[in-house]
Amino acid sequence: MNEIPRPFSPVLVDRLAVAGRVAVLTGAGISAESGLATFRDPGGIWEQFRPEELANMTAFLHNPELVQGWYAHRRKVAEEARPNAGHYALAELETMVPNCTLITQNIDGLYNRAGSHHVIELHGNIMRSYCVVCARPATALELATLSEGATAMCPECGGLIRPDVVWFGEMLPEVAINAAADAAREADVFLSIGTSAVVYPAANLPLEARGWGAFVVEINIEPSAIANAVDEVVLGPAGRVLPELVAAVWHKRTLLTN
Ligand code: BJW
Repeated sequence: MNEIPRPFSPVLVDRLAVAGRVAVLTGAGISAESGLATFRDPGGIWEQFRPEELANMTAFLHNPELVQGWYAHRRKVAEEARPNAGHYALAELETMVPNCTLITQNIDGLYNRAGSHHVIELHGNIMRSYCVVCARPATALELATLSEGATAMCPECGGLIRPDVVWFGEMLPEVAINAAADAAREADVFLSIGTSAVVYPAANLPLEARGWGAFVVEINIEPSAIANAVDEVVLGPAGRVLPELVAAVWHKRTLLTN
């Protein structure tokens, strides 16, 4: 049975319909409906493993097999996953807004597969790996070895192979965080979607955007850590809210241009 589309606030639809620049920050919640576990929700990744046990260099050097195995498992899940309606709606939004930048904390690459082009990956991408000693990128064959549970070592120098993701205590890629800060500063509207907004510096971006004058909207199944500091909170699953919101904006843009 089709559900009745939610009514959005006129100000949200109007702001998006006339926006020249939109920045979107996404977190694990948008991929939840593609079957990828989130980090901090009940049943999320961190419920089985605490972040400090796995997502940092010390843990990796202490137990590389465990960390490599965890990422090999998640890589397989991400490879088998399909973009959901939320990812596709963001790709459609990109075609409607003159300048739309998608900033993601996710490492699953589902945006590109849904058709988005302007994607900034703040925390890397799980499909890439490299040697911690000589920085040589790992080949697909070496990554397949990772999936089999053996400790993956660099064939050139014998160094450990790690995923090309950003762990706690590591700097974000400079080009990516600078581009994200630029997009936040210039945005007319900033959407923060499916993130608990507790991990920095990503969690600062919506607040920075608001400080620069953007209309900031959170879309989440529950209020995040920054919900009180944004202009509007839309509660609901991203895979349902985003297609409805983009359709409402498309309709409004059509009215304005005819
Ligand atoms: C739905 C939904 C549906 C569910 N629809 N919604 C300033 C203050 C305090 C601390 C720091 C600070 N600056 C830096 C730090 C330290 C640290 C940090 O932030 N710590 C905090 C935990 C306190 N940050 C760092 O270390 C960062 N580096 C850095 O800042 O470098 C400079 C520096 C270095 C050294 C010292 C000091 C400064 C690096 C952070 C790297 C984060 N890496 C991870 C792992 C990536 C690889 C991997 O995937 O394994 O990134 S941790 C993990 O958290 C992952 C995520 O990208 C990130 C954010 O999580 P996210 O996406 O928000 O997921 P959840 O699960 O938390 O939330 C899901 C949300 O979805 C929930 O709200 C649900 O309700 C919602 N939801 N279903 C819509 N269907």
